[in-house]
Amino acid sequence: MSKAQMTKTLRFAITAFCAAGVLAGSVFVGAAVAADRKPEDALKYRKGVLTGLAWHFGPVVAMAKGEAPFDQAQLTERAAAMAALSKMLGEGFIQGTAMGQIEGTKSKPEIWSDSADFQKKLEALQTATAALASASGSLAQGDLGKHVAAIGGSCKACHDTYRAK
Ligand code: ASC
Repeated sequence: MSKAQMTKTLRFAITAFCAAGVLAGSVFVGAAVAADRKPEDALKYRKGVLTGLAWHFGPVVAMAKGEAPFDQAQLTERAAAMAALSKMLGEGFIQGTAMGQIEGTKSKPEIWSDSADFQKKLEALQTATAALASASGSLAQGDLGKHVAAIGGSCKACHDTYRAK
C-alpha cells in the first residue's frame, strides 16, 4: 500500500468510526431526552417557534403590502426560516400541555382529542410555507400576496379552532 493509499484508508476508518459514534450517541441522547420532556418546556418551545414564525412573517407581509421594499434575498431567507419553523412546531404539542392542565396556554384540549384535524391544519401551514420557500428565489412582488394569504389563512384556521379567545 502506498503512503497516499494508507492515508486515505486511515481517513476513511476515522470518518466511519466517528459517524458510528455520532449515530449511536444521537440515538441514546434522543431516547433520553424524549423521556425527559417537561410540559412547561414544551410550552416555552412552541411559543418560541410561533414567535419565530411571526418574527419572519411580519416583514414578508410588509413586502407583500408594499409597506417595505421588496428584497428577494431577504424574502428567500425568511421563507426558508418559516418553512423550517413550521416543521418544528408540532413537536411542542406534547400530552398534558392543554389549557386547564398547565398555566400560561390558550391551547384547547381539542388539539389532542381531534389530533388528526390538528395535524391536517399544521400540514396546511407546512405546505404553504414550503410553497413560498420554493418559489421565493424567483417570485415577483406582485405574486407574494397569494402566498402571504395562504400562510396567514393557515395560521388563522388553526387559531380559530384550537386557540382559546
Ligand atoms: C401573524 C401572526 C398570527 C397570524 C394570524 C393570521 O403574523 O402572529 O397569529 O399571522 O394573524 O391570521
